[in-house]
Amino acid sequence: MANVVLHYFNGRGKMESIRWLLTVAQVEFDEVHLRTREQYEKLVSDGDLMFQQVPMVEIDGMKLIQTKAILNYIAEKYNLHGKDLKDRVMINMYSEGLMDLMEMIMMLPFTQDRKSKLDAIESKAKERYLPVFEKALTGPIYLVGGKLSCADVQLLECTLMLEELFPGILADFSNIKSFQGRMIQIPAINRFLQPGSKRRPQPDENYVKTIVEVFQVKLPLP
Ligand code: GSN
Repeated sequence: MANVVLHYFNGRGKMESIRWLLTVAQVEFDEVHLRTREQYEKLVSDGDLMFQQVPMVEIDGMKLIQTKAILNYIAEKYNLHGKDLKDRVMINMYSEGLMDLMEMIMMLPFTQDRKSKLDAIESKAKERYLPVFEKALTGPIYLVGGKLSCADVQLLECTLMLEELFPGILADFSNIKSFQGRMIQIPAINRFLQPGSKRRPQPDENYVKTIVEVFQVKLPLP
């Protein structure tokens, strides 16, 4: 096993941004996929999940939980969190916005009225979120401080997710499109985007079924 071990489902969910960031930081990681209720209960009874939730990441002798805390730890450790406090708060603002948008997409397979939810996500993306990033990338090649940060990595992840659902959504966002073009030239990212990498596919029925079984929840979620 690598020194970094991810505990999550064999799917994107909240872990996918962590996979992306570790990839860009060029950190090798292994994964233990949660497939059964028993596995989850064992993690809980062993005291490995502070709030009985995943994602959980073993790193540097710790068992970290809470997605944002994990992302911030990796970003700080691998110099992907700006050069000072002011960079950092901007990075966090962009990052939180992107997480809000990705969360809406993440919830799609678990809720009702997919079509109306998709429409709402598309208009929010076009009217609220993408214009912010389009403007920020007028001139600069990275979002903050002229330097690659975790916000850039999340912007790439999020815009690729959007394009999967709404092909052509970036037609009016040429700066973001150019940004994507530059980002995918980064060798680690390029490898991550190839088939067979640790990037997970879009959620399918199996992924949804596993989550329902492990957490014993009823669909649709409210
Ligand atoms: O961002 C975070 O890591 C936490 N604020 C939330 C983590 C979370 O909600 N985890 C879910 C599974 S992943 N999907 O959303 C979870 O472990 N749910 C089980 C439960 O009993 O809450």
